[in-house]
Amino acid sequence: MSDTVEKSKLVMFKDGDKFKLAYRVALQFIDPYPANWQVYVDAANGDVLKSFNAVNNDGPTTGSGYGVLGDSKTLNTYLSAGYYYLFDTTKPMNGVIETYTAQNGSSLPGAYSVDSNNAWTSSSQGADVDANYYAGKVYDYYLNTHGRNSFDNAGASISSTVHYSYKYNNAFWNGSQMVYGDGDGVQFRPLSGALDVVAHELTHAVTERTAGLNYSYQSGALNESMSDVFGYFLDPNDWLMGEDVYTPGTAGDGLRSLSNPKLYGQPDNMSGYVNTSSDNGGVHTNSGIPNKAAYNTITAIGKAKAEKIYYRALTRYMTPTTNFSGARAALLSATADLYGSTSAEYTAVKTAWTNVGVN
Ligand SMILES: [Ca+2]
Ligand SMILES: [Ca+2]
Ligand SMILES: [Ca+2]
Ligand SMILES: [Zn+2]
Repeated sequence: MSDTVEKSKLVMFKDGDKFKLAYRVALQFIDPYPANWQVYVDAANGDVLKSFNAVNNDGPTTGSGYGVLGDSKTLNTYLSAGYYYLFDTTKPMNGVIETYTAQNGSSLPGAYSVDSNNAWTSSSQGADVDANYYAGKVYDYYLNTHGRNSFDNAGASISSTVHYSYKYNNAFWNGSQMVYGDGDGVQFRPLSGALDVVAHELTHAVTERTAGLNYSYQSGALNESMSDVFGYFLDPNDWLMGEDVYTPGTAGDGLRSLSNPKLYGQPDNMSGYVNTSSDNGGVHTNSGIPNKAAYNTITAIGKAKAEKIYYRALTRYMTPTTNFSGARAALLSATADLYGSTSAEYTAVKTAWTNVGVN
C-alpha cells in the first residue's frame, strides 16, 4: 500500500431518491493494476454506499436504450462520477442536449436522468430516452436543412424534462425548455415518444425567437400551424400529428390531420373559421386552415421546396401580428425569393391558400 494515494472529502451522495452526507474516498494506485477507486462511505454509519474504479473514463460516451415504443436506440451519453447522463455533447453547439426527470412532480427542470450502466432499458426510461434522442433529431434537422444552430441560432442547450406531473396528457415549451407528461395511458403514452410532438414543441421555440407570432387568434393559430407543419417536415411519413403517442388503444388516429383537418374537428377553410375566445381564440382549432394550406402546398411542390419556403417565411417575413392573409403574403415573398414570382412554385403557394379561402 506504500504507493497508494488516499484522499477523502465530505460530499452529498445521491442514493436512489435521497441525498446522504458521505465521505468520498479516492484510492489511487498503479500496482497490481491501475486504479482510481472512488468509494462513498455513509457519514452517519460508515456503510459503503458505492464504490467503483474510475480510471479517467469520465466524459462523452455511447449507450443504448429503448424508446417509448420499445424501439432500440443508440444514445450519446456522458459518464461522470460513476453515473451516466442523457447529455449529448456531440453537436456543434455551445450547449448540450440534456434531459431531466420531474419524477412525477412539477418542479422544473427536476433532476438529471441518470443510469448506472448506460443501458437505458427499463420501461420508465423510454420517455427519457426519446426526449433526448428526438431533441437531437430536431436539432440536426434545423442545422442540416436550414443552417440554424438550435432554436436561438446561437447553439443554445436544448433541455427537456420528462415524467412531468402525474398522468399528464400534454407537452409544452415553457419559454426555456421542453416539458413532457407521461400521459394517462389511455389518451396518451409518454409524449416524448413522438418525433412530431417533439418537433412541434421545439418549433414553438424557433417561432418565439423569429416571427414571434402572438399566441392568440389568427397569429396564434399560425403559431400552432407552424409547429404542426414542421412536425410534418420532421416526420413526413403521414399527415397526422402525434399518432405515435395518441390513444395507444386505437390504431391509425392522431391529434390533428394536415390532409383532413375536419377529421379532428378543425376547419379546413375560412368558411369554417371558429370565432371563439377560448383556447386563446381557437389557436388549436383554426390552425386547421393554414395546416390545410400547407398540405396543399407540400402535395403540389414537394416537401424539399416547401420546407425551404416555410422556414424563410417564418424567419424573415412573419411578425408577431401576422394573420392568415399575411401568412399567404409572407410565404409568397419567400417563394419569390427562392423560385421567382413567375414560377410554378409561386402559383402553387397562391392556389394552396386560395383553396382554403385565404386571399
Ligand atoms: Ca440501466
Ligand atoms: Ca406524424
Ligand atoms: Ca392511437
Ligand atoms: Zn403547440
